[in-house]
Amino acid sequence: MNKITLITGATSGIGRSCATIFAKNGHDIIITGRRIDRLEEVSKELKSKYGINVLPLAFDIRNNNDVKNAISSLPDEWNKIEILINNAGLAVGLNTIHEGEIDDWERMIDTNVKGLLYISRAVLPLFVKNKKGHVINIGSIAGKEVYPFGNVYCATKHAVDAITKAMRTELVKDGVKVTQIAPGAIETEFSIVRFKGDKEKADGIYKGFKPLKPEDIADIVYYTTTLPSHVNINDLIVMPTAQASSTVFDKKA
Ligand code: NDP
Ligand code: 8X3
Repeated sequence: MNKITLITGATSGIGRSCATIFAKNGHDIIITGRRIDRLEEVSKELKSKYGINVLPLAFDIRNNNDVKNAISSLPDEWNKIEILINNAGLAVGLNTIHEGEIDDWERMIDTNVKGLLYISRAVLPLFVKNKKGHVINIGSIAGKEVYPFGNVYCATKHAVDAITKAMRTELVKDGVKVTQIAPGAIETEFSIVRFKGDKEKADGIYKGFKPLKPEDIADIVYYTTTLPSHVNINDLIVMPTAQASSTVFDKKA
């Protein structure tokens, strides 16, 4: 069955893989991100491969006015969103708090916490009105544990963990499902962003073990949406087999 699915951060990584698997399974998708050229590329590819409809919406999720305008001006045929995948997010920098960059903190808090709240505030009323819907929040192992130098990123993902639980308690009476997927290390553009374009440092993160691929997470996200209406997956921690916790890896030289 075609369920209109909105995926934030679909220009790369997990979001892009989610766009692919939902399209492959016949869903019409709304894809968001800031890089309009990437949105257009993904849109063109998925429409021609899978014959579904794609609505690309370019906005910065940190800007509440842009988020509100994008959702409130959806054409009627796109207004019946049934699945919201809150995926857009990032880590910037890896530093102690006492030496941290304030601007990095603002970017993480504004994107991972406030951005997720802005889009949820705009879309969830549709779910409540229709008495159905499924929100999937992409958390992280960093929302379950804290690791040295991860401080503010970990705090934002702990916030996603708390927001997910809060959503579930509030939406249970409206028949809306709320799921969190909390992954360990996945090879995407995540580390390039964290290290501000330093590809060598970013590549170093994934050396010596097999990280998750974004498709691994997208498959699981999709699976959670295929369950019968009375079954919900609340929370899943998904790790590479070679990663036991935020800091314990089996890395070969
Ligand atoms: P990528 O960097 O590959 O993708 C991040 C996506 O988020 C991009 O599409 C980007 O789009 C979007 N995004 C970032 N900032 C904004 C913004 N201000 N406005 C709109 N969109 C934005 O990383 P991942 O796929 O790895 O990350 C996806 C999610 O998974 C994040 O929430 C991350 O915290 C989480 N995660 C990642 C893990 C990993 O190891 N990779 C592990 C656990 C969780 P654009 O730049 O076009 O705006
Ligand atoms: C991304 C995984 O371990 O770098 O959320 O925080 S980690």
